[in-house]
Amino acid sequence: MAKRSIALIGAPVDGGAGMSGCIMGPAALRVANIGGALSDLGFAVEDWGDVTPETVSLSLGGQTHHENEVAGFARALYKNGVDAFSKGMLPIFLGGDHSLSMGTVTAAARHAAAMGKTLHVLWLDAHPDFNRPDTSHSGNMHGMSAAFFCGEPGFDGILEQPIDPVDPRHFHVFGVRSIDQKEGELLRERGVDVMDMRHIDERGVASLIRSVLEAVKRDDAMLHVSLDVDFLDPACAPGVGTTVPGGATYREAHLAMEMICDSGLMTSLDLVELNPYLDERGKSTRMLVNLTESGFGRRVFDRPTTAY
Ligand code: 4U7
Ligand code: MN
Ligand code: MN
Ligand code: MN
Repeated sequence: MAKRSIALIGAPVDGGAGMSGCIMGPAALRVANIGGALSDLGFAVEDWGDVTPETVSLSLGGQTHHENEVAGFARALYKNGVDAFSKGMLPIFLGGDHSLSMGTVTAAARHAAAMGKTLHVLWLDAHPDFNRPDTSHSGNMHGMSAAFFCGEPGFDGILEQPIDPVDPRHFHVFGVRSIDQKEGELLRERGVDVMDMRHIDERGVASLIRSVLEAVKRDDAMLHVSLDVDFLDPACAPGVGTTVPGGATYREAHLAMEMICDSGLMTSLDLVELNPYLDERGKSTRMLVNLTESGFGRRVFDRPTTAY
């Protein structure tokens, strides 16, 4: 099978986060040579640069912060994403805070719908990001992106067009260890597939990731992977504003990416929440680049693997 060409799409948004610094994420990932790493693995890589946010004037009410910046980036990312998919490319979105998934996941869902397919989303994160403007305590939109693309109310006007909502049962949250109360109730009501850290401790990364990949395969669906730096334990990735103890270890995270790669099912990827200002000598940036390499074929030693 020919390798899909990769489009690197920069999204220096940080108004969705409570703390600034994610604006430097795309630059740090380029300094760490993410494009060269993917070329070395045999991919044709195009760097599309950073998107230009659109000018938006809207108010979501409540205490939601920076909705115009977030919506401006979401609209630009949606268009760039749809463009990349229609060219047959695999977009990797370089964040930027996690609000950017409002544009990237809706673009993937639009392309899936146009192809008569569904979309599954694998959310590697300490948080499910399933707050709505009316449930969020912080008002920070990086904690709301999944609620938006799953079609929850309260987000009118973020995109210009109606979205193709992701079925919450196809939203797989992996690695969570911080859920707000109302957010948790909503996850349960909607039937989101929540795999918290305790679940991972008991069942292991391999069996849980395999079950997600099998569901994607069964549905002949597209798969968007969204990797938040805080999925990782702060010991291996301190460069993020919302560290939570007890995260995925170095090997657990790599195993997940290696299995995703072997499945051949991933059709788009977000790398989000990297805050280089908080990092230690490039550690978290390098970790994200290394995980991306594992997601695109870097191996310790080649061996026959599980077929999907
Ligand atoms: B991230 C939080 F209250 N739930 O809504 C909120 F704990 O993209 C955190 O996953 C959101 O880093 C974290 O503000 C957003 C909080
Ligand atoms: Mn997140
Ligand atoms: Mn998070
Ligand atoms: Mn299904």
